[in-house]
Amino acid sequence: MKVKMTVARAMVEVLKSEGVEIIFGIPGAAIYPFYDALYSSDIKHVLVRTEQAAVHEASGYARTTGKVGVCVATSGPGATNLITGIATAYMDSVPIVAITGQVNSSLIGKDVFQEVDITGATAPFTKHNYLVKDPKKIVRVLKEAFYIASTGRRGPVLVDVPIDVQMQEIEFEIPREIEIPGYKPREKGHPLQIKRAAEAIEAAKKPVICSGGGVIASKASEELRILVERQKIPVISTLMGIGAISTNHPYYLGMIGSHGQREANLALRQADLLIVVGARLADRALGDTKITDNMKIIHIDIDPAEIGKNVDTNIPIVGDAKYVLSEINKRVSEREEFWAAEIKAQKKILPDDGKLHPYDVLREISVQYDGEYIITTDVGQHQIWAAHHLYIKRPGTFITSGGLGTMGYGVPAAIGAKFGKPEEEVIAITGDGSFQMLMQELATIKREQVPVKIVLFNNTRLGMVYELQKKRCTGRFIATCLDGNPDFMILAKAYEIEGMRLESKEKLKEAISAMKNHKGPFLLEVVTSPDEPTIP
Ligand SMILES: Cc1ncc(C[n+]2csc(CCOP(=O)(O)OP(=O)(O)O)c2C)c(N)n1
Repeated sequence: MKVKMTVARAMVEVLKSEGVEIIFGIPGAAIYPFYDALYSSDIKHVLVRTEQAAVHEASGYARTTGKVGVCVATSGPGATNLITGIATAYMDSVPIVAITGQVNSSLIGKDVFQEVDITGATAPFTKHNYLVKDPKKIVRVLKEAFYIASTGRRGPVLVDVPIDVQMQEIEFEIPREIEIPGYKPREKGHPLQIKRAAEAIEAAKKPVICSGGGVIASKASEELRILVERQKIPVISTLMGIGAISTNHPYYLGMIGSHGQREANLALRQADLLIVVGARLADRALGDTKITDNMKIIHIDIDPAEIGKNVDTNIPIVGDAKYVLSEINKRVSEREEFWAAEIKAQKKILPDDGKLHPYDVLREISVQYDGEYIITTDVGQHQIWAAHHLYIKRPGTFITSGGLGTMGYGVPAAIGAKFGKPEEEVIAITGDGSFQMLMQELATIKREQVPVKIVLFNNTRLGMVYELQKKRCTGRFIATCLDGNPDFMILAKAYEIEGMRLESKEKLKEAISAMKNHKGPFLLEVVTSPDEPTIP
């Protein structure tokens, strides 16, 4: 049945039909008709303090729920403020629909007030984007946007709607199914390649699996665990793949790469077969490990463009990780021995010198919560400490900006995650530099009473860069000292957020349990030495 309504109303109706329950954004003159239509809907709108936070919150929400995250901004500066968040979501394959208002369609291209070519600007890092000039197309475009964002290799899609288009009347009808000519994500891997892969696994003496974010996105953790246990294959992970298998699993060796764990990199160097699942193996993942000719590579990915991009592949398999791994599992037998036992046995014991180290804090959090949390992180040393030392028990509970390395991601992602999974404990791990990039979101936490926990490692430095300068620039430190940081406890108080400063090991247990037992939002500031290394 067709009903007459404005484009703005139709946009809200499509969102409802897609099951959207929450939107993050900031209004403005070029998007007010859409906001007006939102007024009488049940969709919750979270007013953020900068548009970048809106995308990151949508991203945290999407990554915890598996649904598409939605954010909205006005034209011009509102739209450009979304850019970093959109690129962040693109690099980490997070399904987002970003809606932006645009100036009047007759004025496009004339540099009028608050005009920017946002579709042009975001083209390289959106999965797809649209400028909707024909009001009749809005319904189809928005439906397509959700479909493209959430299928195949997921990612952000932007829909830019001029204000005059939002106000026009259309005959509204929701299309039932979406058919996009030329867009057919291939879910099933080629049977012959799957057979070859299974044979190569059986024949390998030292196989290694590298799990990436694709394992988590395709919910393939159980299939991964079965393969790993049946063939006793050590698992190494990219930053995005952490949690694909429990970090306490006997065959898990840790994260690889330039900021990875020794055991994981050792296993990679010794392997004769590398099975890459849902990872792109970019420079930081490989570090200085050279892939040699005598190492065979099986690469499984939903995105054909990833296979062979960074490493040459012997057995490429384009398909969904869950499907492909379960097919491989049908074809492999039990293996007797875990070849990497010796490597695992060499795991470094961290020193206890009585001082408070970041790993003590992260380990105490792991113990007291027993891995029952969702972790989000920012970017810097604290991100790597979290990746190495936190117990990540379940897939999808370690949320970090892996691809773009966007500082400021952690706190908004935690807010989005908490909206997505209110029953879970959500903890953001951040640094004093990263936190200050988007700390205005404390206002969103206060206004919406979002009970997230924030663990802030305060080393008065842009620690990761400071460490680099120490190593590479013979101590010529420039622009990495954060003297003049605010008093974070007073800051928390200003937002009526409970806080505690932790400075010594004696208070460690007490501080973590105070954070855990507090019902509302909580800021735990951990005073950290600037000379604490990323990898102890
Ligand atoms: C938006 C952005 N700007 C700059 C950088 C470069 N960068 C990477 S880590 C880092 C320092 C992070 O400092 P902090 O958040 O305090 O964490 P720490 O390393 O001290 O744990 C910087 C500046 C970045 N990743 N993102």
